[in-house]
Amino acid sequence: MHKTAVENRVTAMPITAIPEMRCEHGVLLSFGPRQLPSQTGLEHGRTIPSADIYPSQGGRTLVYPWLRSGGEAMKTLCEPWSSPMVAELTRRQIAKTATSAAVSAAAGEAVAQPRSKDAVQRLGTQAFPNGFYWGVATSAYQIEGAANEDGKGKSIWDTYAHTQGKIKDGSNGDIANDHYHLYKEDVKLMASIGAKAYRFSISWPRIFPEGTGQPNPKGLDFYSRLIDELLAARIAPFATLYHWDLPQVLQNKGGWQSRDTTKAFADYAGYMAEKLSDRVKHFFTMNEFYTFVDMGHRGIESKVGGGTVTIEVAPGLKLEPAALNQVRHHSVLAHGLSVQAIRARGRKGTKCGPAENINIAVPLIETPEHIKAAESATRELNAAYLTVMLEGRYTDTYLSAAGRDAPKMEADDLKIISAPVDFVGINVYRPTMYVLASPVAPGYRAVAFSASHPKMFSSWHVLGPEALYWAPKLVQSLWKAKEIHITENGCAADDKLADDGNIYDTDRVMFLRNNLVQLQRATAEGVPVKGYFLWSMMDNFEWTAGFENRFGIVYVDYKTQKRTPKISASFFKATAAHNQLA
Ligand code: PNW
Repeated sequence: MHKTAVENRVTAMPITAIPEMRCEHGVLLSFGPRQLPSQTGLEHGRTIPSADIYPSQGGRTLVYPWLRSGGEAMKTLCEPWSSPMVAELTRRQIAKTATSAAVSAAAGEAVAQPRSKDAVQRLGTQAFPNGFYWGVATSAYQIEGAANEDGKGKSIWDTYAHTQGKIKDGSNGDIANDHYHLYKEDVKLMASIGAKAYRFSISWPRIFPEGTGQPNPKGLDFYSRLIDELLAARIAPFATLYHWDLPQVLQNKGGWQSRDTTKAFADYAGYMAEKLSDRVKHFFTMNEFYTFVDMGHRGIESKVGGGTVTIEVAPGLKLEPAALNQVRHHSVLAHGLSVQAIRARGRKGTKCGPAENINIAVPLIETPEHIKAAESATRELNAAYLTVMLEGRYTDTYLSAAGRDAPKMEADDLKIISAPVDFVGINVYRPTMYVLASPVAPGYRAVAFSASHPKMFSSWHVLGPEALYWAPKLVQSLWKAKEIHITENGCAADDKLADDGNIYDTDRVMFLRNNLVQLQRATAEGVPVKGYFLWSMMDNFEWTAGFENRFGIVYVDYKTQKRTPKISASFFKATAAHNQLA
């Protein structure tokens, strides 16, 4: 009688015996928390579908332990990770689970997703999907300088940074990295560190010094030249239309508190799409709604390692809840209107979407009930931004918590806000919180970071690499996103030049490696992440932290404008070149 794949697997090999098995040829596989650098394996020549997957504990699914190495013959395998829980499962249990729920239960019903063949074949390797965009990111105010050149208007960041006491080291972005003049060298540098894509932002007041009305041709020309330079270096340009530098003139008229600003933004977005979409195929509408709205119009407090950190950005307002909710509403409305404008005025095939620093609830324990709790928490934490953009309605919890302070809307607002996007961009630095399931409504509870929970150099930067798995994973499970980009990920470090002239930023390499392991885990499970943009391509003006907080993989000496790639740039380059962790 013809045996099923599952029977084959089970009779061929008791689970507990896997680590001892050997085979003569085939591909090396590795996955799970450890990798076994030897080619172990077993009998070959069997036909077993590579999609045979069954659950383990911990919310993960394993392809276990077979992999089809091509054609009809199954050649190999080694699966070094036999967790005690898996080993305890009886063969009958395994067979039963595998036949009944090959692809589902492990990650919890909440997040079970079908996987592509490509994803299944990458499970157990460290490879990223073919054609993955390995990118680096920056933003206009943080690097360009030339604050008053070629007709640029003032932005709220020019004003804010020049306000006494706002920036930690008393600096501002007037000159910053002088990228406005050094962009050609910077593009060469990007090419030399192996970047395949570059996410930069366009300064709205460089294009429209008055926020609306007459465009400034010299402003447009700068970005046009930058894009040509990128394309010549075979680097794909990804443009962000708003990275917080609102024209000051518009702030004077109420800024994001005014509905008129949403229209002005859409006009500017449409203009950029019209002028640049012959060469720019990907536009991000706005960067970090949560940051520029909540941190800019109220200020937020973040709990880190036993303490509390307050974070504020321009324009540094302290609004009451009703006014804050209105600004939130205007920000997503501006996004939706800009999506419509890009569709109307950009070339066919121009793609766009937001770049949000998604608030991410990470399940402290990866079992189905806690994963489900994390999913619900993530949906609520993002109610004012990604959730309304991708669902077309505010959650009941958000509206009832806001009560009389809920945003005032016009008839079509929700439809505009949820204009279909081509991708979801997410900036991921840290878990917002860890959560556990709770028997009490809303079904989850936050677990505070312990006092000794490790952090990176920035005051707010709690370490939690698994956020880079759960953020895209939950974006997929909650909103069925077809394309996801990690629009920012990285960390600041206390970088110092060593005697040999190099910068050995071991903490950054550690951070990136651990984050990318988690991202790869997501892609291997079929989460459609298409690109990763490391923040940042080079050290730059880190907002209220000034120049002391270095986020780059390239070191910048601000006195001489000399750029020196750090050891993390070598790590990035090797990883991008091999399309797998280096
Ligand atoms: C982002 N937090 O900001 C911005 O998009 C970048 O411009 C910035 O330089 C980069 O991340 C590093 O800070 C953030 O408190 C600001 O979690 C605050 C937080 C995260 C990101």
